[in-house]
Amino acid sequence: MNTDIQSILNKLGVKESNAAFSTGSNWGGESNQEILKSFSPVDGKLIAIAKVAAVADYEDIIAKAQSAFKEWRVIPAPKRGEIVRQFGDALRENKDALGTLVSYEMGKSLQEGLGEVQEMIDICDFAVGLSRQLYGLTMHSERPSHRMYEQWHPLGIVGIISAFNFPVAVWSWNAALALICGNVCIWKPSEKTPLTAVACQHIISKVFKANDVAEGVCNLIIGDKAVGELMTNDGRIPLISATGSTRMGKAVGAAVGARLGKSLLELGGNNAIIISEHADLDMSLIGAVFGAVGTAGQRCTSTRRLIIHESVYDAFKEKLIKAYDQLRIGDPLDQNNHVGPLIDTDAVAAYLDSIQKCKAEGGKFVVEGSVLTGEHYSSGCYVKPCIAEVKNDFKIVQHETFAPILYLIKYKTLDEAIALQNGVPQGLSSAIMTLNLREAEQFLSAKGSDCGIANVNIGTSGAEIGGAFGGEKETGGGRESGSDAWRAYMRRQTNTINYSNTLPLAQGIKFDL
Ligand code: UN1
Repeated sequence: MNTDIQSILNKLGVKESNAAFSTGSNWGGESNQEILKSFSPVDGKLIAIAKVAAVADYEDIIAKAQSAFKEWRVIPAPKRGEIVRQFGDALRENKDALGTLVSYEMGKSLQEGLGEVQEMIDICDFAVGLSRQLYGLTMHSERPSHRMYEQWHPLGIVGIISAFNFPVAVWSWNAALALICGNVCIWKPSEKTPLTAVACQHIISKVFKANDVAEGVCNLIIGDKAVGELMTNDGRIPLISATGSTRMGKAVGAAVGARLGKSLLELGGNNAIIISEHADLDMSLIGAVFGAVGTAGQRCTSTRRLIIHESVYDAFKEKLIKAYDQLRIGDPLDQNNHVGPLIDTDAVAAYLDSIQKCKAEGGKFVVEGSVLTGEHYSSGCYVKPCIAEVKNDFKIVQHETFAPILYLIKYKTLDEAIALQNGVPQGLSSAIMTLNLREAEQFLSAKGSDCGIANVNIGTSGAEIGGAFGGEKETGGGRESGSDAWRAYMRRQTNTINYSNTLPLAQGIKFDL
């Protein structure tokens, strides 16, 4: 690793970090003692020491956010959009530096790190346009001289809990929309990637300062599970948007549900590509391999299962084995490499454990997995992407392992393939590779894929921000980023105005005094 991390941090304006940080103010959070260490999975080096927020810091941030909301909510939405536009421009200026930092702290390839920052830029552009399109419907009242319509108001504080695998983009999907809708945000990033979060906070802070926006519109809290629990149980945060494992999502959903708050959950996936007898196999290969090994299999949209028609099964398996043989694993900042490290050694242990479990259930590995050792792999986080032939109902196949383990399953009929694709607890992303229109349409129909995302001739990962992003079943049901996902960040109000000189009641009720 010869990237000069210090010069990148200088470029991003990151000098020191504290646990709690509001836009417009200096670093806060003096009361904390505990620290959090961020190690790069690329070379194992300690790259950041962040202080962990204490309850007093949390209360300070809540107070700042509550007071900022009073000002931010009355700024016209297009003016809020203008500030988000400037944030997008600041990201353009910092794309290389932030993308490199993402790659170094999280371990994804530089191309993917830059791609993640591009998603941030794109969602800002989307949000700017949306700031003039927060439309409500108007209805015809059943009463004479009455007007009825609905409008959308901001909720207040939006709590954003994000995961390590998209350490900056997922925050921005939530923040850009929440901000133009008139909300303020409190962001708790993953404990594994605090440095990229601090860098983002610096970038957005400068934009807010330049626009004289009230302190505390965007807030960052570095903390562990305890901070997450403070947020999920806090009635002062009407919406919690959480990305992460299904286990975490169940805890968040239960806590927020118990106080009748709103939650937007984007949780685990167990995504499959159906490779039909009518597939273009060369194209399918690219989709399958990128989906399975991209981000070292650590996207919630990663391809975990290939459901392959029996007539092309052997041929496609051979293609896969050859392609895996050519994969270059190593420093993700070196653009010659395809696959970087897993996030940490716990993830490596989970990878090994899943391989063991798969073998114990009868899985047959056609490309073996292993942990790489030697000079270039000193962090201990580099693993070999592997492929196993399995049955869909293996316990391990039903489970999302955040690692590059690809399962192969054979099918005979499309109905069977769709049943296999849907036959897991998760429901995020899915795809079919086929040049047959009937097959494609059946896959997309009501009796087809049960996932939030269903693609034809595209892999399962790499969704564009313009579509609503999220999934069904144990994926949590939330939708983020494009389409009308903005509605989750607002409250709907139905307004009826009577401009007659009588007071007729609805439903024909007579009430004379
Ligand atoms: C995630 O892994 O949590 O569709 C998000 C994709 C990316 C986002 C993934 N645009 O693969």
